Amino acid sequence: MVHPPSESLTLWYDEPATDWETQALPIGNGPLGAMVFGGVATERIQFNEKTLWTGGPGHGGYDSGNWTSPRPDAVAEVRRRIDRDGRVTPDEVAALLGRPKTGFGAYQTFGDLYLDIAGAPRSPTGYRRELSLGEAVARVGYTADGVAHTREYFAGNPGNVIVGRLSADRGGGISFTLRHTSPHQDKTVTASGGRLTIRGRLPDNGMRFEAQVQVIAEGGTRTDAGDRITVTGADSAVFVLSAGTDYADVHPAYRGEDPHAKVTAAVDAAAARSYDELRAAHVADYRELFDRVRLDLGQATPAIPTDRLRASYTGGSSADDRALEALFFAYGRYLLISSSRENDLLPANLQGVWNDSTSPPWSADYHLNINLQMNYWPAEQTNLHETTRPYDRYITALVAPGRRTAREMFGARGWVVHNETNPFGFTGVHDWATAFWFPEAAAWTTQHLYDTYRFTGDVDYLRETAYPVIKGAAEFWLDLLHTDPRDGRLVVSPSYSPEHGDFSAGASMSQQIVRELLTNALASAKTLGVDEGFQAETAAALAKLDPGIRIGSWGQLQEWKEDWDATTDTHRHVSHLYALHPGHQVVAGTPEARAAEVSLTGRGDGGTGWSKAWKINFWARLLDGDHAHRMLVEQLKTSTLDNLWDTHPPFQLDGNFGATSGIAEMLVQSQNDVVHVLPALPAAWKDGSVAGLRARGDVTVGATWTNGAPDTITVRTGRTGPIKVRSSVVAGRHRVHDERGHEPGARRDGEVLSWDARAGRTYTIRNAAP
Ligand code: FUC
Repeated sequence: MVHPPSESLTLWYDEPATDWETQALPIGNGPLGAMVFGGVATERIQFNEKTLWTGGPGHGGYDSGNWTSPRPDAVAEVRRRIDRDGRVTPDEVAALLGRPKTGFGAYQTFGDLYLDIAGAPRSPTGYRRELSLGEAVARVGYTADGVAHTREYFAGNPGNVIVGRLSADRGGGISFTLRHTSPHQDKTVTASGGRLTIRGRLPDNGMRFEAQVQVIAEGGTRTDAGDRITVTGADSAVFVLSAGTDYADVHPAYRGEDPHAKVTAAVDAAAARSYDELRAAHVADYRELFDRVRLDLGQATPAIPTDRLRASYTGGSSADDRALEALFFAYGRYLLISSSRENDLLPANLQGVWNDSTSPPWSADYHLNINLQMNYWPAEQTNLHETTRPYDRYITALVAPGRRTAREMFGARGWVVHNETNPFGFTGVHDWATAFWFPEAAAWTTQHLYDTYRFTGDVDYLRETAYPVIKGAAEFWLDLLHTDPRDGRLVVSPSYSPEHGDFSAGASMSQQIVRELLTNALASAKTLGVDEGFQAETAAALAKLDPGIRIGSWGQLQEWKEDWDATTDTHRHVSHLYALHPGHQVVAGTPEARAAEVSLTGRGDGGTGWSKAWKINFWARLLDGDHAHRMLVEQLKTSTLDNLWDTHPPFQLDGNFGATSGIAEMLVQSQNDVVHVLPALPAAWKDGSVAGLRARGDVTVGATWTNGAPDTITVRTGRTGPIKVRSSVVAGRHRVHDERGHEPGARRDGEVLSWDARAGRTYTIRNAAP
């Protein structure tokens, strides 16, 4: 059976989940997340609150990764050795500049809710467990003894609650006991008035946490029994859960109010509303974001469970394959909406908001040598601006601790953060040699802030939010840049291409990031008409800065200033291609882009989940849709789990977001002031359409295509001013008009059409070839 595209956006399975990582289904509202298993006799709902972290100020000896005593000459000493010897091993540098990690902490599971179902059937029929991306609702259904049982779960951002409902089509059929378990020992669990209250402190740092679950039964009886609540013979039952901690994103204490009042108020308010009201409010809130984008790749969803759809995926030409790709794209947007919302204190971490452990991989932290940034690549492009709010908030909160680190470790102005960080302003270093040093991270994190300005054109945002953070990151580098004795250019030193090779001076990524930062800082100051002295200082540095883009002996883009690249190197980080993506200094069709292609071909199509996702974006930027698609195929076949989570391995959500961005990059690009529509359409996507993608300049883009060629392109311009649109359709016979049929007087230059757009108009470019 073929479903229309919106209904086909459902993940479904014909068995309960037994494994958290690969099978359970995620719901989330930003601050809260849960994983639904759908067991028949026992339902397990593992849940999270995003701020529940060990480590930080309450942990004895926590010092944000800053050196505990001054090392006034340490950075200069490494720099001198690099000037003298050209390269220094990571181990040697870590011995000089690193320090053991203390109190970094880790993201914590909050625990589990279990529903023990009384009289559960041994062999139910018609079992189905699903996650509707159209509504952000998870469902479990089965039939037993002629009675159809249905459970629904969602995490509503309005009201900050997770809600579940159990129902049956015969009265009195709902009986269960709800209980909580968690690995956190220092807590109390009490039941009263149908409400389970879980309250405690993390022994590690004293962080207070609280969750409340209100059970509301329709018909039957409800009993509080110590630490659990039992419902017997109800027609249906609803539970609402909210949770919180006393975390605050304010340096240096990172503690705020006891969560009790907020959690109580959230659960009280939700419990006073009907299930249908709560559900309707949630679906409306979610759809306001999710429905902005539609993608049709010619998919037809077969009537097979999603794990089978994935297992049978070949990346070939079948409509089933297109169904998985379209679902995966939608899922990336779903996951971002579900793990990053306006009212969040923290952005999506390595696992979004989902974690079942007290010691998750890499602490489920914020890695800044690509991972956090990748999480937010799809945000503006796929029309989810609101999801960037916690990212901005988090980066802004790093400035205060980052200033201290800049001053104490480097004697520099501005702010800095290194390779990975936590919710408690860990802006210093640790001593894992291949991942402890990356002061460029601060600069890279500001790319998103400037890009948000470019997408929205919001000058108030630039003035109030982005510029102060960008300027501080730039000041750090203005103080730190070093004159390279080899050629007198300004370079980063010590410089380390993430997790690869030796320390040296002026590795390509370092230079590309700093160049982009200084360029954005200067452009921002000019736009705002502020800080003339800073403008002059930045312009002078830019004029002397090594741009970090060099073509090497085998035609490759060099990863380092010296030509050290090996043709056989397949390292997962492709850092020297930063200027191709997410930067935009290397432009398709130039010799540098051809060199990037040589490097990328050398690295091959393998890698961890996020690495493959990055390569989709690279190939899209090289305008090679078929190779971009080949990387998507690789990712879906070898780095995607049954619940369609990306796996590094293990599970790591950045790859989902990176792939979603990559698909968007195949459809619309706008990094160089031209809205390029369908820049990298693969042959496999023969016919299709997309609507609602965003381009820089406050533009919303749609397109339809047949046989790989565009039929229509629509651009809705949010602002009045000049616009440039590039498409192959422009090179041939075409018509362009606004919604009232008026032609805007466009000028054509090859594939590029330019005109003066008016705010609020929708312009259509139509293929008029005979
Ligand atoms: C980066 C990567 C690793 C891993 C970690 C969380 O440092 O190099 O592969 O993804 O982040």
